[in-house]
Amino acid sequence: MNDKNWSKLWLDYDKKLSNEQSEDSFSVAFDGFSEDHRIIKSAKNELTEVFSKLFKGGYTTEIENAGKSVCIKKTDEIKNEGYRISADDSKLTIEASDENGVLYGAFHVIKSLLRGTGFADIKADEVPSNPLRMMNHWDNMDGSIERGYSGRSFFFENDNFYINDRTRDYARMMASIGINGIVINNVNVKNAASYLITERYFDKVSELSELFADYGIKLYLSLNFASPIELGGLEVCDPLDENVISWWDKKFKEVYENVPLLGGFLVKADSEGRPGPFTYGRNQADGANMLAKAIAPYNGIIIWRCFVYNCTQDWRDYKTDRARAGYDYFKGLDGEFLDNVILQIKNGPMDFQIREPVSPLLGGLTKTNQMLEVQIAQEYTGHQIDLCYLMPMFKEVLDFHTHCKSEGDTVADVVSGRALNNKNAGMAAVINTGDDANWTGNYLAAANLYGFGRLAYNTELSSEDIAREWIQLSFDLSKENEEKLVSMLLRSREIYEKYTSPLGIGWMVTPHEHYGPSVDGYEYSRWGTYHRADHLGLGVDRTDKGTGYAQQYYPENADMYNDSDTCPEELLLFFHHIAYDRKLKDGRTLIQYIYDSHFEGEAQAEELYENWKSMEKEIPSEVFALVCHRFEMQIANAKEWRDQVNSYFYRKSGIPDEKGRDIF
Ligand code: GCV
Repeated sequence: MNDKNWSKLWLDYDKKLSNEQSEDSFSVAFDGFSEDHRIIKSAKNELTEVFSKLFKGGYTTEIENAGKSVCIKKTDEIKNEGYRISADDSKLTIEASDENGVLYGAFHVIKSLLRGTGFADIKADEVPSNPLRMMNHWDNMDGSIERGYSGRSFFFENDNFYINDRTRDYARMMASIGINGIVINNVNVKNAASYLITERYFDKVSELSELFADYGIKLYLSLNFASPIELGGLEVCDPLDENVISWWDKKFKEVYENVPLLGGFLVKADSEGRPGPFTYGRNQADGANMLAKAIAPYNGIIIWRCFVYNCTQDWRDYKTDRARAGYDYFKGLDGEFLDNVILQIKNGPMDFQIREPVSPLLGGLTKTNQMLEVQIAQEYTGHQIDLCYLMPMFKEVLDFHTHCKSEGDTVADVVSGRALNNKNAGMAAVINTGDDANWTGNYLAAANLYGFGRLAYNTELSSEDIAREWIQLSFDLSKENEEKLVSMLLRSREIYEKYTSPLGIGWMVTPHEHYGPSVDGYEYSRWGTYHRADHLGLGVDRTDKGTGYAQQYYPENADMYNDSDTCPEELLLFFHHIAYDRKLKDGRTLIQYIYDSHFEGEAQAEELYENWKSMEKEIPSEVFALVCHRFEMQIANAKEWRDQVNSYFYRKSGIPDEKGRDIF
């Protein structure tokens, strides 16, 4: 099949529109929007590029005579960043109240055309679910990427910036899925010589912020809380110290004089070696508010991460529980954060495992702005080698009932600002891109990149619809193969879960690298393991008799998790220490479940590969070959997990597989 320009991902206009031309001329007209506005120009450029490929009659300024005309109209009836589209055979109208709405409407039109929808059939009525829809890069200034699986950074190399056509393509792609904020550098900000809040980088940061602004995207930076010491030569970075406060005041003034379009900062403090307010006996609100006050004159925001925990905890004590940390540190501060602070909360209480309960902080806080953080970089979910489409996981998180204000309140209601009535809210993803030509290493991992943006814009979309959209924009498949690929994506998370860590226990992964099995592996401590297996059973008692983590939820959820009979089975080992011979709901014992799921998961990984191979004729050869190679690696990985996990628990429990399979 034809080759495709994968550097354009789902915006490959040449490939997708090559066979569909008509003789019509076209026009693009504006009513209420200024054609000179940078975002409107971008919208017009995109539409013009696509239409000039589709309509051979070319561009005309005579709207009445155009075979196809697009009218872009301002109306206050539509909420910010939303749009409405209506069309007939010759005229299509995009209505919006602001420029971002226009751009999103334009991309909606374009994606509809790329997916084969006829001009007259394009209709839409959309408003974003979340005010903030962000990507977080963990790119380092030397060009490496923390948890990057697609090459090196496309922003930085050797402490310098790249800003080029690829950067623009990136911004276009992000806008096309509704992203409106991007943090370009790693939350672990190290090496003071390359801090982006210094004169050395202002021009470049500003240039990039301008480029992003063309696409309705605000640029954000990560910062090091100890900058007053490392850049300013102060002896402390105590958030209540007058010198520190005035250092930040001056610093933000300088930053905003040079980079006026900056959206604000993302901060990782008191976590995994990062400096923070704890050093001075201050709390997280002291730290966040100090920065928030300093940035307020510029309308900037401080996004403060709740991934605060003591990574050197002695895990041998059965009451010690890393999962408790976020809630323990932040719940007591609810209501103390300024309005331009948003707490960014990872989806689970641990760290992006293949299965975790939803963080009790989401909705546990009711007087604080909050944002959901997920990870599409596949750190614990297969390194973009193994297929793992993450939208089903994100949907579960969004649909979870927190019970915070009313019975029906879900995480989606909380992070959108609907439940708590706040504007500073939204979703962020740790991104999975790099400088690989196809952006995401594994071609199929682009489904997560596309999917996150779509879901953050519209949390009501189904994982399946998103998968189908992405496939239609990326491939030219027969209906049969399209359905096959949809089903591969939808099954992939469960398959990965089956051959890795069972029933919510998580981890058991190689320390630091986080790919492949290491059942007892735990990087931060020489003490204990996360799974707490002994010869009788496995799992962490997080009930009221154990670490008490379950009690961090509202009573409805706390009670459900506290009782092993009502705890959802997929999280059983997260909340309970369960005997190997305990019967699960389907009558199998726990140990048998572990054996079966690992055999099944590996076999299903092989099935995924077989499905992929059967589509060869319809997949570009380069894509086909690379993905084949990844599947081969995935199968090897699945075998290793299967064998190590099964033999570990066989040796611990002494209970053989009742089906008599080889357990090495
Ligand atoms: C950026 C996990 C990852 C770290 C990451 C950290 C975080 O611990 O392994 O690489 O650091 O999360 O989210 O800050």
